[in-house]
Formats: sequence, C-alpha cells, structure tokens
Amino acid sequence: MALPFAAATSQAAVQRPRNVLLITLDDMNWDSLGVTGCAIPGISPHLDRLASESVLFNNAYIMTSICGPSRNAMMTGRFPHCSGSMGHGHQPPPGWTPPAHVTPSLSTCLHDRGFFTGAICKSGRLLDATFDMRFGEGPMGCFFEDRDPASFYKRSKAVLAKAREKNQPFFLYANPVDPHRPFPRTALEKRLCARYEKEFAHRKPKPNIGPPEPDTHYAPEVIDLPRFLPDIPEARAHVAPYFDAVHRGDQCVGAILRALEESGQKDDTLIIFLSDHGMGVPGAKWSSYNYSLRTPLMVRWPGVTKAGSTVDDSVVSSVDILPTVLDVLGLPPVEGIEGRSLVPFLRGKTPPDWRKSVYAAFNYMNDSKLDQYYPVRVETDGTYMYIWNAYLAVEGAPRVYHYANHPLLEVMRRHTDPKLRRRAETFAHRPPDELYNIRRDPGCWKNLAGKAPMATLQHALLRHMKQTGDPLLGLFEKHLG
Ligand SMILES: [Ca+2]
Repeated sequence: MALPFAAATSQAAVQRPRNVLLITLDDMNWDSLGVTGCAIPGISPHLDRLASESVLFNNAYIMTSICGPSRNAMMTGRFPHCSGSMGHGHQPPPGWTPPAHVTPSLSTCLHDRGFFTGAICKSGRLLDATFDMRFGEGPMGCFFEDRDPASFYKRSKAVLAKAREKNQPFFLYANPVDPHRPFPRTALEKRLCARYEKEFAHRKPKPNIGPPEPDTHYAPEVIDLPRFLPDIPEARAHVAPYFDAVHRGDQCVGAILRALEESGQKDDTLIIFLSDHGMGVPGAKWSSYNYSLRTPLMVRWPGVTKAGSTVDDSVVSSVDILPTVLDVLGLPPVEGIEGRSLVPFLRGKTPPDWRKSVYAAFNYMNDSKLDQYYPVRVETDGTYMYIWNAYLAVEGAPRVYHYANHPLLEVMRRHTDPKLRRRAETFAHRPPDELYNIRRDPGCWKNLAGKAPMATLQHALLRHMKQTGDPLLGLFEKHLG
C-alpha cells in the first residue's frame, strides 16, 4: 500500500500535466486584446478569459518579425542564426555557415517521448517538424477553414480523439491564420480570393475559398489605433478591419479551448498562447520595433500558475517556450540552446540570475536573396529598445527599407504635418542606431540614440552575438569602433 501512495503524493506535488496545447494567432500586436489594453469593448473574450486563468507575461518578445523564422525560434528554442531559420527562403541562406549543432524541435522532442502530435495550420515552414496529424492552410489564409471557428473546433477534436484512441498524451500546435492579411472585406481579400478561385478551380475536391464573414464590423472611429501609426483617417481606415480579424481569431481560439474542455482534459493540459509577431503593416511586421516584437504570452499550468497573475518586469522570449514545456513535463532538457525555462516564473518566483535584456533579430524577407536581406539586431530590457540597422553596413544589401512604398507611408509622405513626413522618411531611410523608451513611447516615435542606456544595451547585444556566433558580429564590432 505504501508505495502507490508515495508515488501518488509525489505526482500530486509536481502536478505535471499530461498534454500540451500551444496556440498562436498570426501577425497580432501584443496590445490588441482586452487584457493587454485594447479599448474596443469585447474584442477578445476568449483570450481575456484564458489570461484570467494564466500567468500573463507583459514583457515577452518574439525573435524575428516574420512567420517562418519566428515560429522556428519558438519551436526550437534557438536564435534564428543558430537554428538556421532566418527567412522564408532556403535554410540556411547562401553565404551563411550552417549551424554546427542541430537540436531537435519541440514537436520532435514530444513525439519521441510518446506524444501524439498534431498541427493545425502554419506548420509548413517548420524545421524538423514531426506531426502525426497535420492540417495545412491555403495561401495567405484564404481558405475558409483557416479562419473559421467551427473548423478549428472540429480539427482540434480530431487530434484529441486520435490521441485518446491511441492512448497517448497529445501535443497540439493550433494556429488560426487571423489576423494575418488580407484583412476582412478589403479589396486585397477580394483580389486574392478571386485569384485563388482560378488557381484552385481544378483541384479535387475544390477548396472552399474565402474566409467566413466576421461577426463584427468595427468603424474606423471606434478602433484602438496602434500607437506606431499616426492618428489620421487613412490609418484608421486601413487598420479597422484588422480588428474584425482579431475578434474572429479570438473566436477560433475559443473554439480550440472548447474542444479541449469537452475532452475533459483542460486541467491536465499545459496551455501556452502567443502571437508570432506584430500586425502586417510597415512599422510592425517585417521591422524590429516594439510593435514588431512584443507578444502577449500567457501560460496556464493547472494547479501551479496563479490565475490572473502577471510577470511585468522580467524580459522573456519566444525561445523560452521549448525549455519551459520540457521542464513542466519533467522531460530532459535540450542542451546548447539559447532559451531558458520559465518554470520559476510559473511558480511565482523570479530567478536571481535571470537575463536583464533579450536579443531579437531580423534577417531575410521572403527568400534568401541579397535584395531581400535587411539584417537588424535588437536588444531590449523592457524599458529601452536598442536597434542596430545592420543592413546599412552590408555591401549589396538594400538601402531603402522594405515596404517604404506602402500606401500608408505614401499618405504620410504627402501629409501637411512635417512630423508625419519625417516619420515616412525615417521609415525608408533609417539611421544606423535607434533607441526608444518603449514604456513611455511604445510606438517608437522619438529616437533617443546616443542617450545613456544605449551603451548598456549595445554591450548586452555584443555579448549575445559573441556567445551565439552571430554572423554579423564582425560588422557590429566595427560599428562600435
Ligand atoms: Ca505571422
């Protein structure tokens, strides 16, 4: 009798969940949820509820503001140049030394430990992906299922049912494509859907093209304008439909969580939520500013995390996800990675030796060619964000930043307000160094380069680059002089 009792007690003491559910939304700003400060009433009831049951990290950053490499950072626990996933193109890009030490991804770690692994959307560019059940998505999230709550419910159910049938714990990576562009009811959405109607006309069965009509239709006047954008009618009109997509994405998350609840396993499942980077508007996605990198990370570890608590000061990173999951489950860590386990925070403690700042990077846009190469390095301590526009020092790389011709920037360029004209100009032609007080100036308007915190962050960045063999180390040393 004594032995099983002891085993049961120790089981209860560590309270390890059996399953893992990792949910992302695609291209969503950290402050687009009610719980993170969005002023639109009822924008995100399901994620607000999840946050009320979780620890919310208010100082969490993703590694790079484009899908493929950002998701690889979270799934491998590695900086982009360490995993080799730096852009959407071939990995690693030509001219770069492939990483010497290849480590397994989260899906492989869990699969190899007997988990039934499932992915819904956004797994196509993952390195070392090992999924037993995989649902893909249409181009630009233009298939109905990519943004349909009922489809997420059905597909989550399918993964959970299969795991149960096989008597395996599950790892589900579930990724609604909202609020990725095209935003609902826009000309871009209509144009893309018309194009895919033609392209997929002969596929059997023919996919259901065109996202579902959102339940909301927010007027430009009622939205909570992201603070990196100027408050002009054109900006409000451009981003209003984004919030309809946020709301629909939240409904998809609600549907995934409902499938979990109905399986009776919610309190036996570690739930992690985050966005892979900021919205698809220049100044957020494809850049390395606060709106590009900050993410609303929440973690629900039943019986351990204090419901509705927050971690406000310590800076954490998407590379911390893999080590956290393995630590929570009591599985052996992956050695030689950049991420660190967040388990002490989940237990309500701050490790005394926790990092003071995090690294982030941008490398390639859509492929690995030199004309798509915009290397940028970032270090932030959660108060100040230092940005080194490394591409300016790379021979042959573009000098004008990507999307400098975006319609919103064209409007700003022609605006009567000189501040907006300067903003558009700085976006296109960036200075080598940028420094922002992201607490006071979350939209990164006032460049404080040269002020005291810059040297501290430059040193921290240099250390990160040295420790991880960043290929731009030599250029950065030269830049620092
Ligand atoms: Ca994305």
